[in-house]
Amino acid sequence: MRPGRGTRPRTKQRPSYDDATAGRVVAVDRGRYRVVTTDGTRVNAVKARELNRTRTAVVVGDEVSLVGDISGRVDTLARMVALRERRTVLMRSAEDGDTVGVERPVVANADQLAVVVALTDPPPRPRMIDRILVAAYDAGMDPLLVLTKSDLTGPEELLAAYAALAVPAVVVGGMSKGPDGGTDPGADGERAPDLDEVRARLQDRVTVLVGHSGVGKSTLVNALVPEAERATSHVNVVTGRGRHTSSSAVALELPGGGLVIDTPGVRSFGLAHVSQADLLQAFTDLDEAAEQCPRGCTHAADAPDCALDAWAEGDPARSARLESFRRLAVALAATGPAWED
Ligand SMILES: Nc1nc2c(ncn2[C@@H]2O[C@H](COP(=O)(O)OP(=O)(O)O)[C@@H](O)[C@H]2O)c(=O)[nH]1
Ligand SMILES: [Mg+2]
Ligand SMILES: [Zn+2]
Repeated sequence: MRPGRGTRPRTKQRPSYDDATAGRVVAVDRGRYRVVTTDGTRVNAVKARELNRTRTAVVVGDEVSLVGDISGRVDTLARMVALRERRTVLMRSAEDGDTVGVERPVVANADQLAVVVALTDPPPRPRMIDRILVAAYDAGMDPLLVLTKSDLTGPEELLAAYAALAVPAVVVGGMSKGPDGGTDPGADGERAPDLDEVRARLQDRVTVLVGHSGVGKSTLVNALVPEAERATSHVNVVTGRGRHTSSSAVALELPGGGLVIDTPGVRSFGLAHVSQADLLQAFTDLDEAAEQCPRGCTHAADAPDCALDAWAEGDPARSARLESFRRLAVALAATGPAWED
């Protein structure tokens, strides 16, 4: 686990414990937090009263300060007294119940978001991919496409749809889960999957994997992190209270350096907290051109006198980029379960 810059906790709250130990939250389960300290010790922790009072959600990837028993021995609990400022935060808005629009953090401090998409089974859902990309842009994370199950069908069509966005993509396949839930790299003399490219993309980065259930996130994590199997089949989290299926994310250290964060499958991705202006900001070239737009321009394909049309005219690369932006803007505006196409 890489320590944060400097050793003094930079907290939103006043640091009240000079002797606190820094660590990173790697799993959360019903009020219990699994924290890896800077020296690599795995510690179970609970929120101290002062942190509870702020009602701040602590999520996987958060950098925290611990006091109390940080030995990591069975049946010990440390207290989490402070939360360091986040560099990035992946947010999701609730989409149902009386919490519609209420945003909550999902993962903190990731710098790369990998949208994991199965080329088939389940079939790709372009609108969901677009919405997750919007969330990545909004959070200031570098997007990456990870296309799985290439042994079942080819990636060409999907790659073409994202070419204009210049989102890097890696293709993996030929992985399957053995009967014990472990990763079985190909049966009966099949070639072992080539993970070099995806490894290179994840190396030394903090990457959160997001995608529909069944696309192969956990299988990929198990292949990348050999020791992960016990901990990740169906995102099982080992806490002080034993092993549970967690509804939250889990962070695992990559053998070559870096962290990969597996998340439970998402069926929808609430973006109520993201505006079109937020999205446009991620497209710096378009954002600049849009300064010439009439007041209140929606920048949509049918917007009168949108300066983006003039900007793109006669330039295939710009046109493709504008089309991609508009497609993401449409995906962003889509609400409700309709996008679960
Ligand atoms: N054919 C094929 N199946 C895969 C591949 N990767 C994963 N699977 C299968 O897809 C199913 C879902 O995988 P899982 O990792 O649990 O998906 P998750 O819900 O995204 O974590 C399992 O039955 C895997 O064996 C692959 O590359 N090729
Ligand atoms: Mg999974
Ligand atoms: Zn415009």
